[in-house]
Amino acid sequence: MKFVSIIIMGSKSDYEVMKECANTLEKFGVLHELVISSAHRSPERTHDYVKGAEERGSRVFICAAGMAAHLAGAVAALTTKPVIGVPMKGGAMDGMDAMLSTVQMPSGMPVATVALGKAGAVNAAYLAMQMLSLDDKDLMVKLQEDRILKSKKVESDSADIEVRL
Ligand code: RP5
Repeated sequence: MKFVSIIIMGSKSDYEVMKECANTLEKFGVLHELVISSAHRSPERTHDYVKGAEERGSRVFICAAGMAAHLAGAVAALTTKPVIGVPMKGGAMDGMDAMLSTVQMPSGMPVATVALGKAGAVNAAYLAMQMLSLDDKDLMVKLQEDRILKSKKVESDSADIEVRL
């Protein structure tokens, strides 16, 4: 069974944002798992989950963490599957710390880091699906249709308020 693993750091406080990621995968009918696990608070649970998920068929890992955000990097150390990192807002630096922690990986250990907050959560789902679509024609067609809908929405939104001379 192919699926996407979403790991949320050891706090339910990330869920409000990350459910947007899960909802986006669901909208496209992409199977996923969603768990809370922490690089710092539950390192063994994180290790065991990643190893188990790989064996069960997870193709991509999406990791969300705030503050000293090491989760995505810790997961990247455990797997050669693609890892997408979603930095969470909050804390004294409102996410700048999490963004730098997630993006600044040493060479050879990539984490594909997306934007802070809700846009990042949604884009993590899209990026994971774009990876899966490389060998899933149906998913690729759905993503192409989604782009067309987005483009049409720009036109209809503009038509509602547009002023031209
Ligand atoms: C990280 O610190 C979590 O990923 C969360 O974004 C942040 C705050 O966690 P809590 O203090 O709300 O548990 O561990």
